[in-house]
Amino acid sequence: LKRFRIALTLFLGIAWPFGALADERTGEIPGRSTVVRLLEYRFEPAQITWNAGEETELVLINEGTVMHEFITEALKDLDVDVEINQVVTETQGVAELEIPPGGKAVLRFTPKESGEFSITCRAREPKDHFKEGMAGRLLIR
Ligand SMILES: [Cu+2]
Repeated sequence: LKRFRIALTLFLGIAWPFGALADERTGEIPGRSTVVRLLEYRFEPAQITWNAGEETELVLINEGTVMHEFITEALKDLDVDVEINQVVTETQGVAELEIPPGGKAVLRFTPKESGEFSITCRAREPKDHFKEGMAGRLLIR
């Protein structure tokens, strides 16, 4: 696969049709997959645990009515495949994803080092999501 580097933040604004989510809205995908729903104003679940060295898939679904963000330091030094609308981009380091209502992104990567990280949403419309409690914790063990 072709590799390329994105030095800072991979910023993705996605226009995603609501209908495309039909099969993904319920339940966990079996295996090493974590589904995180973004809502006003929380992540569900807000606590995520991954294993260092294990191939991991993260599915982010915005089930809210406004734009949400997924911001973390946990992925910034990793090779990450980002799949949006069936297009896969292989990149190094993901710091922030911006996902519109009804939008979905799938990230695949292998965590390397253990640590504890925050996840936050810094969107401010219609109010400050972080202040409303839109934050969580990501543990890599
Ligand atoms: Cu938000």
